[in-house]
Amino acid sequence: MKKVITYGTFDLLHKGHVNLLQRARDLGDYLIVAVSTDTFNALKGKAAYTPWEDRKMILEALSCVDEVIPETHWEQKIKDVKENKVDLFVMGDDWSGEFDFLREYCEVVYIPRTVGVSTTKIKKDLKITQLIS
Ligand code: C2G
Repeated sequence: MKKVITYGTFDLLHKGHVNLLQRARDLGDYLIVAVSTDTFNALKGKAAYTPWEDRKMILEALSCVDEVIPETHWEQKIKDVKENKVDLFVMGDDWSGEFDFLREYCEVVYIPRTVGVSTTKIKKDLKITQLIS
């Protein structure tokens, strides 16, 4: 069984996230998603609208996601890959090159981001809509 892992906040889940998750799952047989906790998000300078428990539950409902684990710090990836016997690490290509150190432990693949959609854009667009409505 080829195990795949990916990491992210996955706030306000949108098609860019789902494209990434589906394509990551299609590269193996089992997909683990490490979802940034609310505390770690603060470290990343991000404030998720949806609490971690809800982001976890939403992702677990996706047929392409087999397991959700917490991402609590930057340095957990090697341990996660080893402990979960991961064969493939996948991230969107906005992270291209950032995690090449994992090539010592597993395959590393960066997938093209879905253009035109992001959680930041959703939040911005909603704010503008509120202002003019
Ligand atoms: N993504 C994508 N297309 C988009 C938006 C996001 O392919 N339009 C991908 C990102 O490249 C990433 C994943 O979806 O691989 C999750 O994106 P975020 O929730 O923004 O996660 P991020 O803040 O990049 O956190 O340790 C790694 C970090 O936790 C990654």
